[in-house]
Amino acid sequence: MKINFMTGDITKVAGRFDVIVNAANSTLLGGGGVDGAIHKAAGPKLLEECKTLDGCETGAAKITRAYDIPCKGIIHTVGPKYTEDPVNAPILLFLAYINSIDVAVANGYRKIAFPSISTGIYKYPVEEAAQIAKRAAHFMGEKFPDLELTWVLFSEEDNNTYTKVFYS
Ligand code: AR6
Repeated sequence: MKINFMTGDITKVAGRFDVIVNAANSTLLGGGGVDGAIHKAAGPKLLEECKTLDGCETGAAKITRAYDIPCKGIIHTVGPKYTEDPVNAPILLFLAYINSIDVAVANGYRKIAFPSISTGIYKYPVEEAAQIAKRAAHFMGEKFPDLELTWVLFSEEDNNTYTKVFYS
């Protein structure tokens, strides 16, 4: 398994990956943050397809086409709202990563780009979220050794935190 980190806008580098992961909400009907950026870049047909999916539970993942974003698909997952239930947040974030990877692999995709799920509007502390991401990456890497996972972090600071957590 390969794991990489970079700083940037996930919609701008999507062409380097098979799929990008969206940190969505349970309606799957769009929102702010990375979700807003992905819908804007993909164009209105993405929302039309999302409307057919009947939402998504926290920790689950669903795939759509990528439309105007130059990758093969978009995996929409829903991370936990940290302050709503900090006790169950770690397992729900772990499931969001696991299920996103599972859906990607089930569709034949191995090169996956993630944002920092739940650490924006959903307020998950970045270092703790990176610990969960690391555990999920290693867990899935055991099952699928040919995975190539890249975290596209929106700030240099988040990139430093993820890099430190993964390599410590
Ligand atoms: N590329 C990469 N990362 C980004 C981008 C981008 N273009 N834009 C923001 N980020 P958030 P959440 C970072 O809030 O916490 C939406 O309204 C951002 O800086 O996007 O899971 C959904 O509809 C942060 O580090 O997702 C939900 O309602 C990370 O992406 C809710 O927000 C995640 O922040 C989900 O909240």
